[in-house]
Amino acid sequence: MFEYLQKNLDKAFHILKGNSKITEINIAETLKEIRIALIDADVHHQIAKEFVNKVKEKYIGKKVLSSLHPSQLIIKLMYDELVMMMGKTNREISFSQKKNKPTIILTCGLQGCGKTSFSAKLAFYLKNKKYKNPLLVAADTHRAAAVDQLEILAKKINIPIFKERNNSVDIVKNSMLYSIHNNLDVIIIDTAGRLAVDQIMMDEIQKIHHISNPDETLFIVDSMTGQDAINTTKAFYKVLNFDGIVITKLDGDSKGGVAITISSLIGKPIKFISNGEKPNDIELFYPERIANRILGMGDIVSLVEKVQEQFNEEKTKKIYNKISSNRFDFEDLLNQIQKIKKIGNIKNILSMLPGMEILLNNQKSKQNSFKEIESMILSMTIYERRNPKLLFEISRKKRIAMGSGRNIIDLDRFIQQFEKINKIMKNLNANSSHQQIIKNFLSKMME
Ligand SMILES: Nc1nc2c(ncn2[C@@H]2O[C@H](COP(=O)(O)OP(=O)(O)OP(=O)(O)O)[C@@H](O)[C@H]2O)c(=O)[nH]1
Ligand SMILES: [Mg+2]
Repeated sequence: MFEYLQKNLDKAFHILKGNSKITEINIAETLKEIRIALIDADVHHQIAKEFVNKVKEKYIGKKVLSSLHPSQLIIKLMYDELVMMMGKTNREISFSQKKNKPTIILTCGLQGCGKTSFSAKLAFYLKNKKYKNPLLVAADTHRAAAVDQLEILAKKINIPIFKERNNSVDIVKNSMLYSIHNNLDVIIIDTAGRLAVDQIMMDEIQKIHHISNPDETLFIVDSMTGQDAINTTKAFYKVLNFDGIVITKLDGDSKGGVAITISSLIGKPIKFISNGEKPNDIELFYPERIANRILGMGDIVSLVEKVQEQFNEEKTKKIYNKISSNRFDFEDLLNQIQKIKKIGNIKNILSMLPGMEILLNNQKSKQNSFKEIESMILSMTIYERRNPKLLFEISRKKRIAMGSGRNIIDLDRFIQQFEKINKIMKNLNANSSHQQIIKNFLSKMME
């Protein structure tokens, strides 16, 4: 799913990743590549243009304040825009709130878009995940084999089916009575496909809609049909006010553009996506998860969010002021370690802070080494933490080592490490602004 777009976007980000010196020119080049990648993935060119413009505006607004690497910032901004465009959050299916009235779900869409398969998948999903008792209703009377197809699928997943020789409107009417008599609480109506939005078929679906008064009308769209899918959805929406969209065949060669843009263009949420032919190839649509998949960099997005949370500009400035005036102490180190621990075990995370990797040299387990150091600092008095020089006194060392369950050798090694870190940070600080230092270290994560 979305591999095609993912690959092209990755190429676009590479322009920035490879450049230690980021210029306005390579930012512009990256944004252009992003636009091309979106258009290539079936996103309408006007939407792709607007999308990139929004990212660019926000980038310009944020870059001065940000201590992030430009490619990380752009990925994060793109992520936010994608989520927004895809409808922000997942919209649950609406169930009937009335007692003794089953939930009615009506499917509609063009021929071959995947209505029948989706009806079965949805029944399977509702039975297993929502503990419902669904009934599949065979209301496609136009295609000879349609009823058989639904019956075969229903049998496989052990779901009852309602079928009869009748017109589709009466079938639906009768299925409603049947469900009440048989204690079935969800009715999923599989309707006939249409080649295009033609009058006869539209009349029929409107009648079914009227008679069944569905809790949920879902328009099914084949993602492989690209821009056409958007046009037919628009045309269909003029005739039938559906509640949500289902995107199918996202497993094939689909480029994914439909899934990204349809919701904002039609003003209706995507509720499910389908990515295969098996009964459980169905997923609730979560814009955030899809954006993560598209960018292929879920880790970076959450990392950037966490880094922004833990290392905001003001706090970082404070710590660098302390370093430059020789006032970086054990308490500051403890603070930094605790922040890193909050961010988690992400590769190269340590390189965000100058000199921190020294703490980990010759240590078997990163987490343990942090724990050891933390316990040694926590065994110091606040006064000692703020005045590292006091730790030359042997009586203090003995007390701290004992309090932390370590020995004097461990403590001496840690004090040496601390001095080394301090030196490295001071050297870095002498040659560059604190902004630059953080940017450099953050950029290491992208390597
Ligand atoms: N790979 C893949 N195939 C799918 C998916 N959904 C449906 N199909 C296949 O697409 C074909 C058409 O699916 P149907 O469910 O019969 O479509 P329909 O909308 O009911 O078709 P009509 O009733 O003729 O309008 C079938 O061969 C399905 O197996 C999907 O998500 N991925
Ligand atoms: Mg069908």
